[in-house]
Amino acid sequence: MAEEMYEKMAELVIAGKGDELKALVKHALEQGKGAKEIIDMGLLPGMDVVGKMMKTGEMFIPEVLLSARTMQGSLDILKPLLVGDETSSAGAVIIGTVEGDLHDIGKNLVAMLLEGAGFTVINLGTGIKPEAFVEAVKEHKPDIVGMSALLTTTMPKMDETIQAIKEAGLRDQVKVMVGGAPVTEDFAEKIGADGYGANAAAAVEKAKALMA
Ligand code: B1M
Repeated sequence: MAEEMYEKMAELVIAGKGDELKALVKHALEQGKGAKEIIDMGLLPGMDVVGKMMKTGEMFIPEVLLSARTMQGSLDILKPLLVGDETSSAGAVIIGTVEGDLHDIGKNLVAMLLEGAGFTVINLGTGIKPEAFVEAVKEHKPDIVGMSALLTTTMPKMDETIQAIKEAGLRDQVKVMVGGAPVTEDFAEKIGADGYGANAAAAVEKAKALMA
């Protein structure tokens, strides 16, 4: 039963059992399940529970980290299946998690789906300072700058980064897109971003719209 298999995947994310999860993900693929379905039905629900248990103090940082690594390990298996084979780029995106923030699972998922949709993605990593975003814009001349933040305390860095891009005289050369669990459409508007994505699929739709 697919439902039981996905429940088991979520349990393995929570328990941080990477090898077992990888085996089950491979089994699901052999059964013809799609990569997106596996992520949406198996992996993300597990990470949702991890977030709740972290909040209530039922899970501690080392365990959360193990769950994160477990999920990333399986995302690495699924990545080639999410990435399309378009020959011409839909546009270039630089993406990073803002300064002070090291959460990267969601940002990497957005990057993977953007690649899957034909974008050229330059993934800067985590803890990216405003000036490093500016340097990357100068170097790579992307169409879109994507920022991710998972902490309410690091959200203001998105605003600072937009200001830094403005001060460097580059704001009219790029579109700016933001996202991450605490980020909202309202916040995106308030800081003058051009787009917001509530999840990875919405982020891809927004990126396409920004290129139109
Ligand atoms: Co952290 N953490 N964490 N954590 N962590 C949260 C975010 C938290 C909500 C947990 C909680 O209390 N319930 C809480 C934040 C509270 C707040 O600010 N309001 C929190 C905290 C407090 C912390 C620490 C401060 C804990 C501590 O040290 N005391 C610390 C901070 C470290 C730092 O960054 N400086 C910390 C550390 C960690 C770990 C290292 C252990 C680990 C991260 C490992 C890693 O990423 N490599 C971790 C994890 C795993 C989480 C939770 C459990 C899961 C995050 C995740 O990966 N979700 C998280 C709880 C939660 O969010 N429910 C939590 C799955 C991922 C696919 O979703 O990232 O939301 P998400 O991405 C989505 C969308 O948001 C969107 O698309 C993605 C895919 O659908 N999206 C974009 C993301 N970026 C986008 C960009 C876009 C568009 C859409 O455009 C560019």
